[in-house]
Amino acid sequence: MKKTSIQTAICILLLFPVSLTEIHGQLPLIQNYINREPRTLNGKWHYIVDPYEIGYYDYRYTPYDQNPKPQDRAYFMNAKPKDKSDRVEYDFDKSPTLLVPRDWNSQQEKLFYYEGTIWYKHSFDHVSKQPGNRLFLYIGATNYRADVYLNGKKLGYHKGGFTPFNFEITGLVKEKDNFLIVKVDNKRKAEEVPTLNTDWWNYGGITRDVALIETPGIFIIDYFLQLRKSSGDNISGYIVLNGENCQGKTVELSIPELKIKNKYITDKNGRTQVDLKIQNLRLWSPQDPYRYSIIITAGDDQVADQIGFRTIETKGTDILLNGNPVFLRGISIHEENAIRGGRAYSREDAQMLLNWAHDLGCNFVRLAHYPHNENIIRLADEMGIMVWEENPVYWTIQWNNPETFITASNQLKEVISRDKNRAAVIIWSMANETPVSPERLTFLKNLSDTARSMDNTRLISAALEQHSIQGHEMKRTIDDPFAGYVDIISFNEYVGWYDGLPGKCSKIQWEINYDKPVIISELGADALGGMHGDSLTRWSEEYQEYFYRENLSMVSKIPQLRGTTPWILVDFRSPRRTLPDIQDGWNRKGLISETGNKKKAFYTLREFYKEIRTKYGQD
Ligand code: GCB
Repeated sequence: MKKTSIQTAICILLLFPVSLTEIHGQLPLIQNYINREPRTLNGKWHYIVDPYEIGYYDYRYTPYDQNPKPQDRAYFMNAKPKDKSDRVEYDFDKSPTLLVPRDWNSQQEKLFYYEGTIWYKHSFDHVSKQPGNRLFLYIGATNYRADVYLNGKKLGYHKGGFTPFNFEITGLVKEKDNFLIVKVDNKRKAEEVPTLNTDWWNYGGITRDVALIETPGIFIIDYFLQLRKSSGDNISGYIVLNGENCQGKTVELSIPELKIKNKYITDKNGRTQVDLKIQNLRLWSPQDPYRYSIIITAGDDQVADQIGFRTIETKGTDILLNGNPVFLRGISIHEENAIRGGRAYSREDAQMLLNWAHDLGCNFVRLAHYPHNENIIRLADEMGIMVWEENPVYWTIQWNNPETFITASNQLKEVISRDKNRAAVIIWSMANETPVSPERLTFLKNLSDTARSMDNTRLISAALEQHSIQGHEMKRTIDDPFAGYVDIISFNEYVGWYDGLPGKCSKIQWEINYDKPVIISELGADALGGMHGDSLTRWSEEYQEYFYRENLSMVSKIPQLRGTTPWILVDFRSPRRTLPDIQDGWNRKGLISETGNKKKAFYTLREFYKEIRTKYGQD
């Protein structure tokens, strides 16, 4: 059979999963950069707004960085006039500053709606801790495409607004006056992931931390330590070194509390398998989010981490956490601090969001619709809140475009790579509300194969759509071949909001013919905080409350129901939502308003979760 171009591209990708990122000039991701004494480059960076990209293209529209001798006109050269007659038409040092990390839209009123290129510049000095050490630049996230230049030399580029990337910069850094220039472009494009159309704000900028990481010549670039699937006592995984001649090196894994100090020898790829049998492990759970201190040592390099161990699996229609059935009392969250305005990025932002989720009675959060920052994942790990992470394959992307697949699978690989040691993460979600077609099935199937090949310890899902059974408007089902490939059937439904009035819920019957657990990944209705009316007045808190009562009672009748993540914790900005005096650019489906006030439905859901706790005997 003749292979389509996408099938061929996918085969290549599955065969060479790591080499992909090298196309962009990057290394595989450095695991746990936070615990490597990173030197932060956060702070004020000078910026130039460049809607025509004149700092990138010459007047024939050829990128300057494709020229071996780029002209001074290229912004990444950070040129200064050489004498009084010299003409240089930009000056970073006289340009204003933006904070990094943070989106640009919420920092400057004139950038609120801006979609396009902004150039960032940051200068730094650097004295190496020790001769022979290596140096890396780590960038937590930039939305959407970043082209990165150091001292006038291109390091590479990265696409995808929500995942980290790093470049080796050993030998490129001077002791004084280095200039790092990042061109960030958040233009939406049909072939990208996500694509042109979303229901959230397209915040641009360097939205997460930027840091330098110094390591010895050979260092621990990656490790994966979790319980083997279905085993409560078998820690398994791998440790990988990077550097010249990594074969035959000794790696020590120590877990002091368990009196473990094991030595391993690396293979020709600098890699070693880990396989430990341990009796009476204290397992991570929402009731006891216990994490063990672990220390990995290889030659002069050492990295410490805190890792929780737990199992997550399905059995028939049950989700089992450490072998016990669990109901996922969840809520969906966007990565936004509505009160301050802008993308959430800090530990404080994460604290605000997760404290609200905790107050709601949640043991689970769906971090929609893209990978959120590492602070919230680490805090969830500490607080004992289970996490659904999501790839930004949203609505209608170009299923037939091999480049689009590469972009989607890169983002998935990057988030799995970053968070694979966090016990809190229990579900990798492939996509949200994507229309059924053969091309889309191939695409999603290949994404889920990628996820499983990197990490078989977690569950795979996707937020699917529900349908009426033909000729029976009130009978609803999941009619989607991808449901056959996931571990959990999750779907979004808006009966009572986009689909009739809340009273319709009592008439709906669900026929879900899979022997798998079900999560309602979205249900929700808009309410303007503080607006009151009767339960049929659109936009009122009473309508939203009524909607929740009717919906929760309806979905409770689905026999396989094992979790809910209603839409959504807090009102969030969306350019699709224009109704004056009600929406004003906000999606109002939050249970909490953009000013932090809890709406009536917050308490309805909290009551429901209280009942679930009693029913499941959960704390
Ligand atoms: C959905 C989408 C979500 C939207 C939501 C809404 O189905 O998954 O991104 O924001 O509906 O409010 O319409």
